[in-house]
Amino acid sequence: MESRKICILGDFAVGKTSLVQRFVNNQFSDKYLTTLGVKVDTKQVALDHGRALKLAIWDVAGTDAPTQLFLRYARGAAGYLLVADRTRPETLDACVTLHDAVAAAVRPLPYVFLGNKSDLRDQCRLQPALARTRLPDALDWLETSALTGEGVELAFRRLAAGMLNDP
Ligand code: G3D
Ligand code: MG
Repeated sequence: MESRKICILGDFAVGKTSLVQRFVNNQFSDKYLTTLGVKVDTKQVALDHGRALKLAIWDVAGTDAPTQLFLRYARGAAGYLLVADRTRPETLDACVTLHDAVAAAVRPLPYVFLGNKSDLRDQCRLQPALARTRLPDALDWLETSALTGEGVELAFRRLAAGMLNDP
């Protein structure tokens, strides 16, 4: 089976580790510690037309700033998930910075934007339309929740399909 390395990028505490955990283990935990270093999980995704892809998902701590370490992780990735916290609109700024850093360091890779913590309905102040405006080249802009699972599977599937179509 074909495999691809992907990264999950975004500001501190937007829910990166929770989203990967939800996707890989189908569970949400508020107990684990903030990620130290990097964690790599793998999971197969079944796609249309009988195709499948094995994802190696790199969850890197401290990916809020495009440091040299971050750039080393991003190299070799075929795509990424870019996560904002919908209760903190300013986390979209970090997404734009990271997006531009990947494009400069590697090349413009396929990515999906996730507006996470959508379960916190009353507190959501970041609307998807703004992300579309500021990140117009994303494969998709999704409302997600690592807590309920909303949109999580879809985000990984969209990215997997997009990477297969990427030359
Ligand atoms: P990070 O890996 O991007 O740094 P984490 O973020 O996955 O560690 O999540 C940071 C905090 O946000 C955690 O809470 C986690 O439980 C919470 N969180 C993550 N995703 C969601 C979500 O979709 N909905 C809600 N309601 N909370 C979420 P703590 O309290 O441990 O800091
Ligand atoms: Mg983390």
